[in-house]
Amino acid sequence: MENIEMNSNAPAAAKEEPKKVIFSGVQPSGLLTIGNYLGAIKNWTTLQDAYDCLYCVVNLHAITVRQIPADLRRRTYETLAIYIACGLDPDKNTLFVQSHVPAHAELGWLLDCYTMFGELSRMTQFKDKSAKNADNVNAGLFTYPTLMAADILLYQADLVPVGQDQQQHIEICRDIAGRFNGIYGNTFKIPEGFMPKTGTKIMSLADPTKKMSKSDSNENGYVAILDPRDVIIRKFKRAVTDSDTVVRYAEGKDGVNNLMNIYSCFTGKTHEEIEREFDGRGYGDFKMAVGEVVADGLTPVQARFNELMKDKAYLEEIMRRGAENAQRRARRTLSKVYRKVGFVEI
Ligand code: ATP
Ligand code: LTN
Repeated sequence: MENIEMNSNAPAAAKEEPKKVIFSGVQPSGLLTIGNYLGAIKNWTTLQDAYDCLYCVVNLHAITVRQIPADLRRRTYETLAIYIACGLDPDKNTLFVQSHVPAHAELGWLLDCYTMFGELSRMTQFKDKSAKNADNVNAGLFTYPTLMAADILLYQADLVPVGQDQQQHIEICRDIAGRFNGIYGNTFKIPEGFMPKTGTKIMSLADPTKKMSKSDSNENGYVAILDPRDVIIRKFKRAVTDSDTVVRYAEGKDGVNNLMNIYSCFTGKTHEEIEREFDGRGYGDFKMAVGEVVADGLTPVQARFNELMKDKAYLEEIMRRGAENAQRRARRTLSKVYRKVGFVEI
């Protein structure tokens, strides 16, 4: 996959040319973590002026793992509120909820018929999640990448900003689109992954060889965007490191490397600057400092979030506006696809 490196001053789209389209989403399957923040949402905010961006709360994807209905409903509002609290402007971006746009499920089914069993079987997320949910290895979990391809292809997205773990899903999306275009002529734009320079893979604090994940059963593994200050500090204090004592970025020091990455994302400091800053100081000091910068960085996000959650009507208005806009755009692609495959239009 050709990945473009993002930087904070993303290039402005050339004059006269329509803006490039960006699509991405997060599942409302738990409390969003600093992994979601650094790997995805924080970077989305740097793109909102130069690109035509659609950001979705992907609740259809979330039910591939069993959810408690009341939690799913609440988290849908929360995820949207977090998007806005992190700095996504609802007037500049199309913010919407996946289940409000039926074309996602419709194109998802259609693309299932152009996706091979073998290629879905190779997806590492499917293998990981089926191992984790052995009692519920459902067909949706298996075809998850096809629905994700539908999300992206419906809007003819040029770029998809995601963390490293989604690279394989972008790849299969490109393969499916290419296959469909090969049979029916040019129908879908072939999208590209769009990875940030840093923060693409934040690891678990409890097991730094594993990705930090909001659905981790061990709460000490992740820091949620909404965790209170004392919880954030406590989780960093407990973070797994190693028996060495030097704050240094090196192979085999997964825990320390991860903390350095997090510290770097929140302060803008390089690894060398961090090594110098903590020269001669122990891990205790370092962990405390990481906890503090993360808590400080999240304070304004949490304040804005709390305000937004008090105003459900406002959030519903954003959902409605987003859904209308997304529906109109998605229908255009879906009609084209239906015509191409030979569905009768009435
Ligand atoms: P779940 O645990 O429910 O599978 P998740 O925490 O892995 O969820 P997703 O909703 O699957 O999060 O991912 C949303 C976005 O956040 C994706 O772009 C993904 O690449 C990014 N992301 C998730 N976890 C991390 C992480 N640990 N580091 C960097 N980016 C991440
Ligand atoms: N699969 C992604 C969430 C997701 C997504 C998308 C991301 C669903 N549809 C479309 C980008 C584009 C995940 O698990 N992180």
